[in-house]
Amino acid sequence: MKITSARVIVCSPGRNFVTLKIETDEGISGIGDATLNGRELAVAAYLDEHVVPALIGRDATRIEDTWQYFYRGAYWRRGPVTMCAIAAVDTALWDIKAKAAGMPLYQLLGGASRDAVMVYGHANGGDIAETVDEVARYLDLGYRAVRAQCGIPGLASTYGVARDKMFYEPADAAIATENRWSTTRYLDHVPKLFDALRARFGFEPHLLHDVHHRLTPIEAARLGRSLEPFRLFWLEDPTPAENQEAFRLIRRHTVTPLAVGEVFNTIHDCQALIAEQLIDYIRTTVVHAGGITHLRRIAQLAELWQVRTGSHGATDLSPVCMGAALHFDLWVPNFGIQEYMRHTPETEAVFPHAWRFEAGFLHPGDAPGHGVGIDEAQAARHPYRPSALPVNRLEDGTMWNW
Ligand code: CS2
Ligand code: MG
Repeated sequence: MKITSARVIVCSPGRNFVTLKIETDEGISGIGDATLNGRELAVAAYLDEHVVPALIGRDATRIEDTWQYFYRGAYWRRGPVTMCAIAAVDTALWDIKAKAAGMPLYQLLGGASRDAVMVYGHANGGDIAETVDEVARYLDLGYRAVRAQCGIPGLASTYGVARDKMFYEPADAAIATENRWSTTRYLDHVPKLFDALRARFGFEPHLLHDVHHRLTPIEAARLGRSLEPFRLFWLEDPTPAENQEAFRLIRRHTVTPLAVGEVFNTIHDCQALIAEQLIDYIRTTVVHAGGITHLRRIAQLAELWQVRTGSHGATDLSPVCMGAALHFDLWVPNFGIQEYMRHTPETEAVFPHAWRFEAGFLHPGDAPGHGVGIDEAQAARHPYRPSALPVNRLEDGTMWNW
């Protein structure tokens, strides 16, 4: 089966997405997500200039060899742009192989290890009362797990709190908007949020929180310890993880479970975190960590150390990534949870998919392949729009982590 064409489709149905479509001489095509929020055209250019020309004529069935070719052959290895491009190729080839086999992708990976995929939704509010009500709404929708983010008194904005309660798109301007941050205010406020949530809902619902890289290790240790009475499912990205050793300090001080990895793009970014059991969930994704082929390697390393998967699933990961992720999630033995931030109806019109939500779980469906398509006519109606993620400064103006 030879690759006859590979096209990069950039569209913006409410937000930018980059999709790679690979076609073969047997009339079977596959698609992969290549979306990197705020850097979409960098990946599109990498694909167009450095990947697509080398794809034409390759054997579409040789997924592993193609992965190795674009990883080892890049010379300048790793990094979000390169690994996003490789991920798109890999996902499209797995889609093709499963379609050629006439089976849903999860069957090709090894079959279902569970009945369905538990997901978590995003509740957010301007203050504690509104956030508690939003969590109630997600529980009423059937979610068993809900992430809670709320406004911090005295701060004009903070991560995860949006005007829209169902859809959250942080890339809100062509040039990064500037946010201000106060760790002191944040550390004082978050325990009050989870105290109120447990008082209202008890300990049945799984509650999660995303720190979004904003604390130093000792501050993260303090927050983890202060949240222990509220038994979080996980505390996410407590501190920037370029320095994996930083998590040794956090781990020494708290038993609150830790989740990291949505910004990682290879196994090397998390090898120490996993092997030293410094985290409990690895958040790497199909689109940002080299596709199914590499994500499987990360999950299998994690399994050795009883670390479970908890893949990122924000709206800036396209429905193509979500579809492929659900097949992965249904198969992977050490599954933890899947993030599920809903896409808008205009996005879903561009990317018809087989998955369905039921009582807090998603199932990928049993269509051959990963079960997600792209309506190119719909896509063409939504041209690319420059958009950047915000930046964050401390109250004295010091650049900080957004
Ligand atoms: C967040 C993301 O969903 C999450 O856990 O960290 O929303 C993240 O901010 C965006 O994906 C960035 O584009
Ligand atoms: Mg996050």
